Amino acid sequence: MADKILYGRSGGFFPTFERRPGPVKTNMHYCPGCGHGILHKLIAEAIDDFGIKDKTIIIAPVGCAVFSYYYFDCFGISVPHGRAPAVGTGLSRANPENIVLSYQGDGDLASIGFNQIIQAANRGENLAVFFVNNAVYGMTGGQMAPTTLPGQKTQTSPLGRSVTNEGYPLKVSETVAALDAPVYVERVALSTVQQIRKARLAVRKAITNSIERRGFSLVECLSGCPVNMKMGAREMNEFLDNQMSRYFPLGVYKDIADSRDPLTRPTGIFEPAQVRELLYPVKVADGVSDSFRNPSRIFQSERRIKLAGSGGQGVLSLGHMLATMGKLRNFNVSWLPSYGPEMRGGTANCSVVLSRDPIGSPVVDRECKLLIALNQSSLEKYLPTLKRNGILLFDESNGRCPEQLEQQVVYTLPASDLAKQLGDLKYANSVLLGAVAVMMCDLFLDDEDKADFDRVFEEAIMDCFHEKEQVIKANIRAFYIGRENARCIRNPNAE
Ligand SMILES: Cc1ncc(C[n+]2csc(CCOP(=O)(O)OP(=O)(O)O)c2C)c(N)n1
Ligand code: SF4
Repeated sequence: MADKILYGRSGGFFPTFERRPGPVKTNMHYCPGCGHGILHKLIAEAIDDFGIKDKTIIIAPVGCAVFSYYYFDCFGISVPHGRAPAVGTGLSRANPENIVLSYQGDGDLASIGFNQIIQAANRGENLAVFFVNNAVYGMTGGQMAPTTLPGQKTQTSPLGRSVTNEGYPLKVSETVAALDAPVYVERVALSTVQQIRKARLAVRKAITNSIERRGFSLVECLSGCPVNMKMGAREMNEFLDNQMSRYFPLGVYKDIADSRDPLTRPTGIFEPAQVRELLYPVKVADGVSDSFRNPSRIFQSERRIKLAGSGGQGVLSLGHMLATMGKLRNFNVSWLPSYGPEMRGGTANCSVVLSRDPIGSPVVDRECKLLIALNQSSLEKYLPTLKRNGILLFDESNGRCPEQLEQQVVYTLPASDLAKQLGDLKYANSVLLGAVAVMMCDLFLDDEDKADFDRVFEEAIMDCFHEKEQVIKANIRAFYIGRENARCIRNPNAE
């Protein structure tokens, strides 16, 4: 099959390209003479011949081939620029039956995604990578790529690439072949019929390796971008065969697939109960059944919470505790901590979202329903994010109630001072959770949910610190001290 030239549409393509917008449904969007069309055909033929349509996933790159899913009659997924190796890793590890083809340009693979490809190659992921090296960024108009030849003129190197200034073209095949894990690396050219026939064999070899789970294969395809290089077909082929192939010699750089046993790696775990067991092996509290729903009306809509303070005040743990409490009561939860310079004395913050529905965004930067501020600068910084009818809870040991609040409900307590009295500032977060309990019981919780708040707090504390009995005891104490000391200092609804 591989040594026969086939004319016409390959069975690995859709009969017509219905996903393509506009009236033209029978030909591809690539420019005439572009290497992408040729490589697509070689891959489509292999998929069809090997009968693997129903388990092949092609990862389309950012670049001219981003629309490859218009054409291939198999699964397709588009990913952010250069990230195909990471997504491919997930796809292939989650289900070893998947045949994952990572299709990437030189801007995609050798520039923004270079570290990704090297790490995936070095881990020996079971991927067949097709690397289209056309020496320019095609889609964006022909800028210089990592593989642009020395002296080659592009949009961003109008005087020609200077190796003194821009360095030498990256030799991807040579670099990947130098790693221990990859099993097959070959460089081919999509130029003359003879070269394309060699490319076809290379494509099949890489896909076969994937089917047999031999590990990481890379086929680098020197390819034409005649439009950006302003060349006709013949000139383009001469460029590929005489100039590109001279700098990037064609041939097999590595082929040790036969000596490698099929990869066996532990597959992912998808059962929520099993995941939970692995994450929290010691389950002290019994929790509630999976079908449990808090009846109070407040839980009918999404709760978006912002917590902010200084590094070291336990802000992130406070958010984590709240998220854990939500998780233990069958909410979807997200906890998004913000690390970085804030941790060195400025504002440390995190966002927590609790919802019965899937959570769209874990970022809480506006329309916040509850703001918990542990110091004055956090209070001032995040107050503008609080909803008009939102609730502010602040630590009055470190802050003053802002005057401009009109619509919002305000609760306060000297959390840091109380924590210090308990022996450690780090208990301030549990003290504040006690205040959250007071606020929730005052304003929102009905009947059984009122008592359940304390119960779920204790369960969460045990969940988070399951082996540290003293820490659990101290935090539970801090919680109830917070409960006793929190007070509402503004409630416009009650006035
Ligand atoms: C994160 C990000 N950065 C930049 C871009 C803009 N961009 C789109 S395509 C492209 C380069 C594509 O070049 P290449 O990978 O060589 O593919 P080709 O178009 O030549 O096939 C760039 C930089 C983007 N879409 N996303
Ligand atoms: S711009 Fe270049 S890479 Fe993109 S489709 Fe046209 S010829 Fe192909």
